[in-house]
Amino acid sequence: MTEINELNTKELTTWCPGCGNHLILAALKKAVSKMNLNPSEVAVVSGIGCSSGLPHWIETYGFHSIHGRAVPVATGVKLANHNLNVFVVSGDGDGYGIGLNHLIHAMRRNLDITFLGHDNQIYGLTLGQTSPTSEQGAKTVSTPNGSIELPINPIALGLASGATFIARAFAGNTEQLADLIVKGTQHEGFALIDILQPCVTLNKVNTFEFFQKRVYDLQSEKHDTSNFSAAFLKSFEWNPRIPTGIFYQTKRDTYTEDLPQLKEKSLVKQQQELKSVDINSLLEKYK
Ligand SMILES: Cc1ncc(C[n+]2csc(CCOP(=O)(O)OP(=O)(O)O)c2C)c(N)n1
Ligand SMILES: [Mg+2]
Repeated sequence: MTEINELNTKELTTWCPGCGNHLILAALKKAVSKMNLNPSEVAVVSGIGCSSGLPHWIETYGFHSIHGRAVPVATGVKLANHNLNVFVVSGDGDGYGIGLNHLIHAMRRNLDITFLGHDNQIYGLTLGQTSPTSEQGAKTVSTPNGSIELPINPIALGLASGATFIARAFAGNTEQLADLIVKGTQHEGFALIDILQPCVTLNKVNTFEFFQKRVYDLQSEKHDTSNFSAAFLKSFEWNPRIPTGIFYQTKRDTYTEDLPQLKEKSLVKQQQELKSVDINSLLEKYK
């Protein structure tokens, strides 16, 4: 079994004490260890934000990319070597705002990756602006009189866009989160895991206590994860009870499965063989 401490890096995180991101990192390490994945079989790709610093603090392959572009980079990684377990780490601003179009297209393609949406309902790194998942009425530095916009609903969006594994977790319940990460990784297809992640410094409404009072586990109630309509209805439940767990799971061909170029072996393996092919005569032709 991969030991959790093998996944520790020497660097200290830059997150605030008490931030939900510490728990998500711990759950991810736990999940990788539970699945007994060698660190070289895992790639963690992030965008920009407090949450997106995460690849620095897990000893796997990592790519800290640019704002909103974690999904395209992860797509490239997965297409180059589809044997890797690819995780995207993205904040609510990064993934559900500036990078939202990429997320939607990856979901409709059923790209076989696991998306961890660190959803603190605020722009953390830039010190507290309203984000796409901030609640209507949220008072922040950018909406001092309260946000007038409806928030994005990541679960309903995932369902509408064709993701094949859709779940919500609460950072305060690391056991459940680690279990969902394992299930999402083992699922063949796009796994969207929206993670309620309290920002203890900038979001004084959606706190650990706020979620602790409201969250419940769909799997402890009679929720049928194969029922799309039931999942859609559940995705709109928020107050006073917030559902967590798997909303919906289904089977559909993945993007890499359907690409004939990748049927035999991964592109990196093909690339190694190509090294011995002389392309000079081909280049001559186009001179
Ligand atoms: C193209 C571009 N636009 C804006 C920014 C400024 N910026 C950096 S992080 C961020 C939002 C971070 O919020 P979120 O994705 O929710 O992550 P969190 O910090 O909350 O984890 C913004 C707007 C940027 N770095 N690049
Ligand atoms: Mg955020």
